[in-house]
Parts: sequence; C-alpha cells; structure tokens
Amino acid sequence: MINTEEFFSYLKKKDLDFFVGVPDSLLKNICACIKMSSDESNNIIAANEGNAIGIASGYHISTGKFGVVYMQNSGQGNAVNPLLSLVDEDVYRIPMLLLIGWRGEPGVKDEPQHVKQGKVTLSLLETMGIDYLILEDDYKTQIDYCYKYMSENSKPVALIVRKGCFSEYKISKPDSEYTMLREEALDGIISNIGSDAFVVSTTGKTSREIFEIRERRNEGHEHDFLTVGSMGHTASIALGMSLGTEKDVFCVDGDGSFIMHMGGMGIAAKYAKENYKYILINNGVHESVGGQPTVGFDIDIKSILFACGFKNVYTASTKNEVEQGIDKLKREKLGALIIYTKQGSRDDLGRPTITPEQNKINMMKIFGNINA
Ligand SMILES: Cc1ncc(C[n+]2csc(CCOP(=O)(O)OP(=O)(O)O)c2C)c(N)n1
Repeated sequence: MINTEEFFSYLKKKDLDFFVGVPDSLLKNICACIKMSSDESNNIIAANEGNAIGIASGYHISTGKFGVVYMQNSGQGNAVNPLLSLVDEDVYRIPMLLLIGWRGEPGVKDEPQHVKQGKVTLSLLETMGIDYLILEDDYKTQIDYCYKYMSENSKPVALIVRKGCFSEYKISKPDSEYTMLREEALDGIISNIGSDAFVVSTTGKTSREIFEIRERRNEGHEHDFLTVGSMGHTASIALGMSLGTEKDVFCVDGDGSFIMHMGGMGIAAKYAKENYKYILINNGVHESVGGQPTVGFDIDIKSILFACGFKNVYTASTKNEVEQGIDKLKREKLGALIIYTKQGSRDDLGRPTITPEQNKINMMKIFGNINA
C-alpha cells in the first residue's frame, strides 16, 4: 500500500502541483489529500473529465508545467475527445499526467456498470497511443519515469490506480446549514409522487437509497430507473422516457451530476411535456465518492433552471417543504424543485440486487412494451 501523503509530497517535489479532475471512489484518499493540502487554485474539481483535460492543457500552455488530471476510468469516455483532438501528438501535443482509478479491473469483483469499462481501460489508452504504468509501491521510480516521458515527448502519460492502493486519508466535512439527509428527502419524494409515477434517479448513493426505500415500503422497483453509470445523463434519460408516456416522470438528480452535463437542462426544458418533473438534490458535494465539493453551493442553480426555460423553481430543506414542492410539480408544467441536504449516508447502505438489464425489462413491462 502506498502512503498517500508521501505520494502527494513526491508529486509536489517533482513540481507536479497543479491538480484538476473529477473525484472517484478508488482515488478517495489521494483526492482527499490533494483537497486538504492544496489551495483552491491548485486543485480544480472540474465539471467533467473532458473539461479537466482542457484546463490542464491551458495551464500547460501558460506555465510550461504538467498538470495532474485525476479521474475514475468511467470518465475516460468524457476525456476521449479532448485527448484525441486537443492533447494528441497529431494536434497540439500537450503533456499531462493522468491518474486513473481502475474500477472493474478484470478479476476484481465490481458493480455491473464498471465491468466493461474495466476491461477496456488499458486497451482504450493503447488505442489512443497513451503510454501508461500500473501504479506500484515503487511509485517514485514510476513518477520519475512519467516526468521524464512528458519532458522528452511532450505527450500525456497515465498512472493506473488499483483498488486499495492508497492508505487512508480523511477529508474534513464542512458544517452544513441544512439538517435533512438525502435519504430523508428521497423518502419524502417517493411518498408523495403517486404510485403511477416513474422515477429516473442519478448515479451513486441516490439510486442505492431509492432501491432500499422501495424495499422498506414493500413496493416493487419497476417504476424506478436506477441509473448506475452514465453520470450526468439522468435528466436526459428522464426526458426521453417522459416523451413516450403520459404518466409523470420524476428525474431525481444530484448537483455533481447536474453540473457534469448542464447543457442537457436547456434541451430538457425546451422539449419537456407536462409530465417531465425535475428534482435536484443539492448537498454541495460528490458525496457518493468521498465528499469532495462541487460548485453546487457557489452557483445560482435556481436562476440557471429559470434561464433554461423552467417556469417555476421551488426550493425545500425540510420534509414538509419537499411534500409541498412535489405537490406543486405534480400540478404544473415545467416546475423544478431544488432540495438542499447535508452530506451523509448510512454505513450499511446496500446496492440494488436486481441487474440493470432486469430493471429495464421490468420497466418496459409496465410501459407495455414487453409482454409479462
Ligand atoms: C463519468 C463519471 N465520472 C465520475 C464518476 C464517479 N462518481 C460516481 S457518483 C459521483 C458523485 C455524484 O455526485 P452528486 O451528483 O452530487 O451526488 P451525491 O453523490 O452527492 O449524492 C461520482 C463523481 C462516474 N460514475 N462517472
């Protein structure tokens, strides 16, 4: 196991002290260390991994330095376009160090959404012509190699991080002005949307909590699309679903997800019918992967939603306000509800016990598209 603080110090010693990326559960400890040990201008938590590549590129041009871009391998997809059309040696040829968390590594048990991505992580880098090393205890030699490689070739290089690679490093939780937990808010949502309504919930703990709430209530899961991967696309999945039905479709999004592909909100508002209902749970952090901050509390999401075309944007921070907010959404076209919560979740939170494909099949049966 690598001592997280020593790894971070060695990067700094090599002048690798500009960090940008999207947090990941496998990188939780190193992301916490970067967050606690860097000032804000040296650690930018980007909207998505493609943006992170862009930021590291611009930074290199103005400073000559190599940025360190951290991401989960799920973010490789978001990064492919700027890696190939900006950073690549056939275009601008920009060096940077990629730190990639390897979820779904073959032979290591992981969730369904990580299996295929885990299989193709290395071959995707090979296809893109990006040299990589799998991070080992002798990380100093590996960082030396990466530094030399970037200096000599002016190209990106990757360090692949396996599960359990870094020692524990805790991030401190800021005090919250909110008292409600996300799970309580979700309970309020599920209790009030009506038994006919459909739910499309976002990646991470939101979908896991909705699954458990339905179990506790002895209800089935066939009204809920529990998005497991594909972070940032929840609002779009919900839009597509709502176009094919007259029933209400409630999107339950997170601030990290909303910010990741915010452009989708303008499209959702333009094409939404009566039945599209948007709810954003804003805890100001990427809680599911360790609590690194988003800009959820820095930007005016209410105004953004209005500007996208939502007609009414309500806010809630208590269960009572959630109930009132849902009531208004049910009656109006293009209403949205922002629910403010504190961070936190149960230690014993489980994961859906049905597969994603079974989840889809069960929903399609209810929609009448597959015979029961
Ligand atoms: C493209 C991509 N990048 C990163 C991740 C890792 N990831 C999973 S959940 C999550 C945080 C989501 O944050 P938010 O939407 O605010 O919800 P919260 O966890 O706070 O409930 C992240 C970064 C991912 N699944 N996909």
